[in-house]
Amino acid sequence: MYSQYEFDKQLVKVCPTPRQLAVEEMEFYAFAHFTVNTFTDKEWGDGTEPESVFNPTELDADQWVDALKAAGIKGLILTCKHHDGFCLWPSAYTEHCVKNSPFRDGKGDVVREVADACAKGGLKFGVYLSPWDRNSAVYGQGKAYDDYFCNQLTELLTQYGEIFTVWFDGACGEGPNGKRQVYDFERYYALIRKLQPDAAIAICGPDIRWCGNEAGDTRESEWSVLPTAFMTPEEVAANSQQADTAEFREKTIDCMQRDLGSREFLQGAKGYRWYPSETDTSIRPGWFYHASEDERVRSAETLIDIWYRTVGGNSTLLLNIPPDRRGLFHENDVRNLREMGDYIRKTFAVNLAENATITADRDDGYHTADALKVDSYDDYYKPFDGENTAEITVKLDKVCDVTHVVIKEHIPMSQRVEAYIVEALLADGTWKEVGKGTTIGYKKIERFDAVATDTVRIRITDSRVCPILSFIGVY
Ligand code: FUL
Repeated sequence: MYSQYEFDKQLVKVCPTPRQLAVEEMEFYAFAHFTVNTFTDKEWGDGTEPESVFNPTELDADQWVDALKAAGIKGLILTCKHHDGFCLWPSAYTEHCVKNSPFRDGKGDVVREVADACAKGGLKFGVYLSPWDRNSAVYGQGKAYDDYFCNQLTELLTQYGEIFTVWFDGACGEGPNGKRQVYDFERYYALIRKLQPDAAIAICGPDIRWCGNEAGDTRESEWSVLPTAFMTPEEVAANSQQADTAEFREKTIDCMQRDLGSREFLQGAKGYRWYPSETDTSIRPGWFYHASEDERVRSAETLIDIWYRTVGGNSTLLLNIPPDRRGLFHENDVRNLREMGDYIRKTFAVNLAENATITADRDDGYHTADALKVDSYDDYYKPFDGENTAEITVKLDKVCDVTHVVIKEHIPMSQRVEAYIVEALLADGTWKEVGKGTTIGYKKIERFDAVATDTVRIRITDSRVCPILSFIGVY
């Protein structure tokens, strides 16, 4: 039987790969759901849509990129092929694609335009390629379809520059001949590793995990060290086969476990892996554009709340903004994205901790609390192994109205903190608790009503082996 300390030591050996770390450091990136559905007003096409329906007459990917950057978004994942099988690039392997559409007289390539606009605007670019294909005649025929799918993956991963993520949906319904395909995921993964070794494979893949719902719901304790047994591709597929209705989205909140990584939950696991959470949700009720939803775009306030709980709660945020029939982001979406970005930029413009004195009640003699001023993984704060509590004090140069504290763990050395409390010193000499929680992970944001203080204290009250932090910000 392991002691608690020995057990914790096993857990903190589990750390992110560079490709996982790269995605986590992006924090906030976007989806663009765009295909024939945009023109047929559907969420799922059935694969029989004529190519002629796809006709965005004012497509301007630079407009998308500008709107995304205004929100503070760092990358974009395009639905290059959704379940209907229509390809947004001129694939050599199917006629069901842009080359037979009126878009740019059949000479257009949406993937190219979006990838180029991202490169120009400094956004990373990722691809969504649906394994479920309701158009392909070879779907359901085993290797024949896997060959087709791998040929398409090869086109996307060799012709459009660097790809930061390949996003695999688990949906596995019937194809045009009524058959289902058993996806050869291992083969797809191997091909991605070969062609784009730095790309993270998300959702039905080993690098990034689905948070468990599409509503923007988050867990109080979001862990990145999980049992290896969790969420096989089959389990994900089982969850995604259901109709994508509002009721389904609500239900998925319950159908996925709330606790995926506490010490209790990990007892008895055969092995562990780093498997960080990504929260995918849409700015509108649907994933695709519907004019009827123009007045139902999530407000900046709602988006900011989701951002706080995801980016400030150890999950990345993947926000979908569906282009409209013109091939533009709708004005309402653009407005709310800008308001969201303006708020975040303003709120976190000045880090009061930069000119503060940061001290800790203990350190290991090498990794002092000074390191916490710089937001980078180059340096970190750490006490000795076995010291699983710590008290860090941020003494500001004057009394300020403080509303936010940001804490980041040094996740290259795993996720360790189990419990913490944030306090502010009041004028009467007493400490006021302004925040408390369990996990921290890559980033935790505590927000609270303004408190006038010149000293903020972070008490780590439980941690695996010892807490290792990379940054503290006070705003
Ligand atoms: C789901 C799909 O069925 C939806 O259409 C959407 O693409 C979403 C991101 O994943 O499983």
